[in-house]
Amino acid sequence: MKFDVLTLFPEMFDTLNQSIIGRAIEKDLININLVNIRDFSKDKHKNVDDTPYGGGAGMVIRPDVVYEAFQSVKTEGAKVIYMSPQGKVLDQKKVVELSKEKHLILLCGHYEGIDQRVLDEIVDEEISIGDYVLTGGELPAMVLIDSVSRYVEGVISEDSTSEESFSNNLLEYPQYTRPEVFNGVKVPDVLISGHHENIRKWREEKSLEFTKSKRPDLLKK
Ligand code: 4H6
Repeated sequence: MKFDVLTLFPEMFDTLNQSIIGRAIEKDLININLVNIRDFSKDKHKNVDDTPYGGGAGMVIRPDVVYEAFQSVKTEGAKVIYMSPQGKVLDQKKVVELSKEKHLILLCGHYEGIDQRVLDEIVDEEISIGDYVLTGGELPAMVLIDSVSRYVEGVISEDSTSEESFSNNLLEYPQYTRPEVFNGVKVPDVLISGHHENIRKWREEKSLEFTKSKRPDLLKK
């Protein structure tokens, strides 16, 4: 799977070279190409933003530089996603859907956002990671890349994605490891019993109990 990220701050994405996503990049299961929007400025000072027409605070990113950056990476089947607080909120269903795409182009806004004309021209979907405001679309783009990459074949074991939270609208059951007694608290006996059917039932009950108490809204879905 190919991700092109159009951003003014490509260095922010260095953290993706760690852990599971870092390994997926090394194994060529995913490819993340960072495109610095500033490289497409024709201005001698490499300016990419300007004051908003109509007045108001802050700066707006110019449509022409974003368009040139987009032209440099676009392919026939690519889906262009604008990371924005005004988008549809990302959920696990959307994550799975996006993992079936071959090529995603993620557009990260900064300052007061991007000139509406280029958005209308190139954006297929507007996605938010939740109802709060951030300084830029870079963290949301990383959240999207991380969550989507987990569903790319070979990135993590299939067991891990099939049973997890949200796939069935239930939270995960609690996990335990050694030591068997920690601060005087013992691991639940059933998990040590070796009785697989009882373990399955116990975990199912815990999933339901956790969902009822922590996220009752999920049970209404
Ligand atoms: C596009 C338009 C995404 C991107 C405006 C981005 C939250 C999310 C941004 C802005 C984002 C999210 C710039 C508007 C800062 C507010 C970047 N914030 N903003 N929830 N910010 O996914 O001022």
